[in-house]
Amino acid sequence: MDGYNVAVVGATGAVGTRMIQMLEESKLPIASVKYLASKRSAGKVLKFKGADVVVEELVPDSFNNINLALFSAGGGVSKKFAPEAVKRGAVVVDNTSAFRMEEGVPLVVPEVNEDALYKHKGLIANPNCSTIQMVVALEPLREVYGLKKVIVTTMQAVSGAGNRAIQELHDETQAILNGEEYEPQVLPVSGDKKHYQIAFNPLAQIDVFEDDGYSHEEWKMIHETKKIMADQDLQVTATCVRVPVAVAHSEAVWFELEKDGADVAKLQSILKTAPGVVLQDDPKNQIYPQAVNAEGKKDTFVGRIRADKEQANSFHLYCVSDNLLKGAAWNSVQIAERLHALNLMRVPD
Ligand code: NAP
Ligand code: 3JM
Repeated sequence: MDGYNVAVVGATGAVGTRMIQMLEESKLPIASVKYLASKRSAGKVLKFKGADVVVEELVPDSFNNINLALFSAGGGVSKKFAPEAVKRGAVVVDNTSAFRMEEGVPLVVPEVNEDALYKHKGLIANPNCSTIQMVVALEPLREVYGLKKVIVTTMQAVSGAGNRAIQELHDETQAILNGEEYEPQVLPVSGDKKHYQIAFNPLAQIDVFEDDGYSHEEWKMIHETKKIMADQDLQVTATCVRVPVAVAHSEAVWFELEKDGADVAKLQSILKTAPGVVLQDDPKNQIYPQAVNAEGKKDTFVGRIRADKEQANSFHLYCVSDNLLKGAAWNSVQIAERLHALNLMRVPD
């Protein structure tokens, strides 16, 4: 085989355009690419390694002769079309929440649970962006000391809600600075009843609210973390906040370790060499992770590691990562690279 025939579903989107970029940079052998989107974007021309690629309307037969399909066009599109892709022999890496919690569907962050790939049945789920960077930062510490409890507060960039949300932040900020009126139409959740100002105004709502008062994003962080770490007893809770930042999520994470013996220096030393992590933790020299420095990078930046003053074996850290790269496009392409390396890029019989 010369390489894989790769389809990108949602190729025109905030995540899809980064998927294309990650595929361009990847060592994955690629024979051809196909860009799929809705009827609205059919005919639009995008690039792959300098060559023109015409965007096609997504239909079930789009997946004939495709080996790998990266999905990022919303949960509804994945529910309808991902099974069609698998049926036609394509391995699917799905960026939406459609199949993440399904039994038998691996939910994978390669630095944490690559082994889960061995059990795939054609579809692998990519976790939520805010979950991914947190587990990348915590897993190396968990491996040494065990992990009992996690309390996270997120500060999430608007690009997690797609291209229209990025546009809304820009237009609304400009309007307010110009002293003009602006009617929000996208954030906090495009399909919800009310829309609120995001410019200069953090919003404690990401995705819709559940009956228990948690937002669905918070629900995702709790349940996805337990599944990825294969520990249903792990105590996790989250508060998810949308902030007026275009790209890169920041998270304040409090965690309690199971074993005694950790201190800040030991945790720093573990994270210094951890895969996918860049330690930026030097408060005396004002070194700590920042969203503007994480944009465009594949790593998770970790700093501000402090011991809880009141509770044993408990610490704080602060982590930042590009939500569209490690949080979405890079994690998906990384999964594809690992499937290739492990000889798993096929739909099992
Ligand atoms: P976006 O910028 O709004 O882009 C949406 C993409 O989906 C566009 O390419 C759009 O094509 C396509 N699309 C929409 N409806 C479609 C349909 N009926 N058939 C085919 N294509 C359709 O959104 P985004 O930020 O890229 O996010 C896309 C999806 O990725 C999200 O809905 C979410 O499920 C997932 N996501 C996951 C993470 C994560 O944490 N892992 C993060 C962000 C997003 P057109 O150009 O034709 O409209
Ligand atoms: C991030 O189905 C949709 O409308 C997409 C909603 C969405 C999701 C999701 O649930 O797949 C927007 C942004 C995510 C995600 O990664 O969970």
